[in-house]
Amino acid sequence: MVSDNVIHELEAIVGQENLLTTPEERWCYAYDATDLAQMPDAVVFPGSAAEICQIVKLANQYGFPVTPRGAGTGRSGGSVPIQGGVVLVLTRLNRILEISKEDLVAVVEPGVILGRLKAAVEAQGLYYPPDPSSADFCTIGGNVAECAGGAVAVQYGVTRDYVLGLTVVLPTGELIEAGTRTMKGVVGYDLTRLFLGSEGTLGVITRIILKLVSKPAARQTLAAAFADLTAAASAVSQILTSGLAPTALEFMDRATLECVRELLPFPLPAAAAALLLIAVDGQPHDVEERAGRMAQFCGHAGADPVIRARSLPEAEQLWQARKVISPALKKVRPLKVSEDVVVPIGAIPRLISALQEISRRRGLPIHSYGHAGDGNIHVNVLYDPKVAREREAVAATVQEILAVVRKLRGTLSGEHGIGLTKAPYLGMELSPAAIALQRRLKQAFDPNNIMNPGKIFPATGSGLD
Ligand code: LAC
Ligand code: ZN
Repeated sequence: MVSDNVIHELEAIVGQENLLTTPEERWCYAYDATDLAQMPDAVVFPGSAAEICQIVKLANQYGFPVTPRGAGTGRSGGSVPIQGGVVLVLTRLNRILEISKEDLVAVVEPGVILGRLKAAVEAQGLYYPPDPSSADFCTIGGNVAECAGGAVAVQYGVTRDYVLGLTVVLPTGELIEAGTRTMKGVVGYDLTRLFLGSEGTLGVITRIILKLVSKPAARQTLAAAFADLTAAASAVSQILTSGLAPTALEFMDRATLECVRELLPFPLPAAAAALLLIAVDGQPHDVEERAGRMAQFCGHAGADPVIRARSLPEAEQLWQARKVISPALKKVRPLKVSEDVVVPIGAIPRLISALQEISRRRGLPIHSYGHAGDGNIHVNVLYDPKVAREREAVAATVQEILAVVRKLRGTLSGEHGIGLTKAPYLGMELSPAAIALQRRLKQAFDPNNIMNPGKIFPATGSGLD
């Protein structure tokens, strides 16, 4: 697909040292955090927006796909170059251009590692809240392209709530600016929001203007163990309707807990069937009181024990255990389909009991954990690909789960995007007219379909589109 001629032209744009062509090197950029992979024909590391414009123009001229990529931590196959072509890695664009305490704004390039950005902002007494589990290695550009969420979204919202403006190389090669460097702005259509979560299909983000907030004065973390999942779900609902405004309200089921138990800073009873992890931000005296009342709610709902983190390292250890859940589930089965469905918060208990029933009936382990505070539950269907019965049961199980979610008036994806893994199911949520409009938008941006093709929209003829 990518001729020698194109390789030479790419080399002339980025330089030999920023171009990978051997199979061994290209393979490193074939996959993301799903189990999907596809070998690209070439990998480039552009050093500027101008170089990206040139590469994209070349793609239109020769008709090869371009797949933008940050750190490859995505969970729906968004950066897997499914049709081959060129993977465009944005990690060289990694400057923090500005952190303005006066304006509460940061201007950054897409390849900045989120954890580095958060630390730089916090060093100035400010806070950039979104905190997906991959914060230590994902890039801010990937966060914007996928509209990443994370645990503190309950209080602070998701990536989209912090992006004021973007600079983007369009799929046709022009560089545009969308949005503003101000807190408000309604000039023209809201293109910034359109790019948020567009999964690299509408352009390459080259600069991001972020809104910052003040760093919370204090944070309390507590953990509550429950003997059954329903009691935990009822505590979640009481806390959310109590007006106590949790910052994070995470849960994990028994099997999930087993995978990370030894990473927790304190022992838990063997009978624990669910764990809630709660964070509360605010002024020191205020967080004390709110955390205390939340602990009481948990106790009344049957939690035993309810433990408050006594120190920052202990709280850190708790959150670290939470962050490594996804890889830790490999202890149960080598592979998993990892969903990120969202249901209305009142429907969480019904979702949980439906999952337990589906798991029993279909004979597949289904483990759930995640952002109970906003109804965003990571439902993991685990299987061993070597066991035919398990392998063959996966697709129907996933589809049944998504159907339950839709019935509960939920959504297929809260933070990981559609990418490849959920594309066949798009029609379970969007009407044919809505999908047709979105396809027309894609076409208006990318008439030659060179920008991350094959994502979001179901392949025609899949039966579900
Ligand atoms: C998490 C990722 C899987 O919440 O979204 O851990
Ligand atoms: Zn998550």
